[in-house]
Amino acid sequence: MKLKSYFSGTVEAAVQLAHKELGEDALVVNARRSTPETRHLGAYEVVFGVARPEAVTPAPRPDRVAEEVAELRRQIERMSQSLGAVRLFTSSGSSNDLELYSRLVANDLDPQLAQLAVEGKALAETFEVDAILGRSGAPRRVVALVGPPGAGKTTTLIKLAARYGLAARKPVHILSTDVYRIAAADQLCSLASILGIGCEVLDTAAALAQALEGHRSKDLIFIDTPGLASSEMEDGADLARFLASHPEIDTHLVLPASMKPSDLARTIDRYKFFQPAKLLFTRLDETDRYGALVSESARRSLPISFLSTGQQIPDDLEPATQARLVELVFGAPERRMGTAA
Ligand SMILES: Nc1nc2c(ncn2[C@@H]2O[C@H](COP(=O)(O)OP(=O)(O)OP(=O)(O)O)[C@@H](O)[C@H]2O)c(=O)[nH]1
Ligand SMILES: [Mg+2]
Repeated sequence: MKLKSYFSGTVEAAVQLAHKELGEDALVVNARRSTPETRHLGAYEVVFGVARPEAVTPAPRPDRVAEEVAELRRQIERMSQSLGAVRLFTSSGSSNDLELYSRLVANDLDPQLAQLAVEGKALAETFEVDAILGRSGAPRRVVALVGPPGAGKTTTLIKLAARYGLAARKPVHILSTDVYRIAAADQLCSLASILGIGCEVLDTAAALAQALEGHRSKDLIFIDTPGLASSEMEDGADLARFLASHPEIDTHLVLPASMKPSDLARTIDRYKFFQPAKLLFTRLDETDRYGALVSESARRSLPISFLSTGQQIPDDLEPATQARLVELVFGAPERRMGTAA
């Protein structure tokens, strides 16, 4: 708070003057008779306080406001769909339907998908999986992993390189663009060298382009990227442009399955400008609700590529299949309904 003194013949006159100069928000903090030294300035000294501009809560950024509005809309839609479905299943008198619907929604499945599943539509028809590395028709496989900090990009990348490069005896190479934390890239490259995989750290999109050109002969190239928090998305703009403008690059958005559904949706929105081709989920071992994985894949029309189920390299990784995901969403296998025929 900023303080300012006004001297005047009356307190009222000081208030009028202060409101004119400081605005109507100025508050009287203190009022007293002037001391002998200041009496020539006026009979009263009135001290006003005004909030400093920086003390005012900053206005939310427009993109943040748009995100929040979108999230509110999603929540309202979800709530009204849930209410509609509950009314429908209650009036149809089928407690089994209502029980199944409630379980699917409790497992974070989108209410609309839950309703379709209860009505007999195969959940597997609502989303896709694609566990083939690389873009179809591209001369070689170049795979980039992007996603929020700590999602499991680097760990998953090593798992993929070990399984689809080393084990399959394919020439594989790793390019790391994670120069934010040098130690992280160094760690990745030393692990790669233990495994006998080539690895380079690159600090610009131009250097990445050059490295991709230089490794034309490699059948399989993995690009690791830094985890960008929501306040750091600008820092990734060049890299995002580069990945999005190279159709040969197969970009997987790596997301923890343990994220709250609303955070998952927001994070996918945030990473839109990387134009990911697939969603890759990690930390399946840290949650027991898998509905949001399928819901987001269906809603965005983005196939799910791989599922990471723990920290073990390279074992805790599986190619996504519809059957596995449907089973996870339905929970108990005996209640497995709606799987593809
Ligand atoms: N429980 C569990 N832990 C995982 C899984 N995948 C990765 N982790 C752990 O999560 C931590 C972060 O993994 P990283 O691979 O470094 O994540 P990152 O996305 O590269 O992180 P940044 O580069 O910092 O953005 C490590 O301790 C991993 O062992 C998983 O599927 N399950
Ligand atoms: Mg990393």
